[in-house]
This record gives sequence, structure tokens and C-alpha cells, in this order.
Amino acid sequence: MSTCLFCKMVSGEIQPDIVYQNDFVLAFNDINPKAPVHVLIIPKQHIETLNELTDAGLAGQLFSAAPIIAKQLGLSENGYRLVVNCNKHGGQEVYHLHIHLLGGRQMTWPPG
Ligand code: DGP
Repeated sequence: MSTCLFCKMVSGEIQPDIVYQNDFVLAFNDINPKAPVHVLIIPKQHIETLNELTDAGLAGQLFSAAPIIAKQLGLSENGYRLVVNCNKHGGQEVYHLHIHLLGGRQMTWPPG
């Protein structure tokens, strides 16, 4: 049994607020949203960080889920931001690769 929090969501041991899924990815609302819309898009396969993402097909699955979810949530026209935090300096807290999809407000730059 995996101890990874996001793997438990994939297996159904923990049930997140799912907004989208297919055979390869799962997307659910972040528990601590930083914007009116804050969705996490994860691979169903356990991959710790972006450094371990070697499968270009899976990268495509993760990335191409974002505009589908954005459209579903009404973000396409005004736009949205995707963020991947990698390791300590990137601010990664959960070591199962995820893309943050943030929207519903004006984003600022640079990020902190
Ligand atoms: P990061 O710092 O990039 O590793 O982001 C991890 C995100 O995971 C953070 O925005 C909060 C979110 N998160 C942590 N625990 C849970 C949880 O139990 N459920 C959900 N839905 N999100 C979580």
C-alpha cells in the first residue's frame, strides 16, 4: 500500500474533489486554494518530481488536460496559469508530480 498522499487519491483510498480524469491523469481541487480556481493535475502513475518525468507521452497527457479543464471551468477566455514546483527551491511540498492550474483572478509576476 502506497504512503503517497496523491497515490491514495488515485487508488480511491482518499477521495478528492475530482474535476477531471482519464486513463493517465487525475485532476482535483486543491485543499488550500490560492485563487478562485486552483486545480492540481497529477499523473496516475507515481512520479516524484518533474526531474523524473521522462515519458513525453505522459507529459503531453498532463499538459493537454489543462486546457480541457480550463474550458470546463470557464477559464479559457480570460486565461489561467500553470505552475510546477520542483524540489526544495521550487517550493514542492507533495512529492508526487503535479501541475497547479490557477485561475479566476488576475495573476501577478514574478511569483514569490
Ligand atoms: P506543492 O507545494 O507544489 O507540492 O503543492 C502541493 C499542493 O497540494 C498544495 O497546494 C496543497 C495541496 N494539498 C496538500 N494536501 C492535500 C490534500 O490532502 N488534498 C488536496 N486536495 N490538496 C492537498
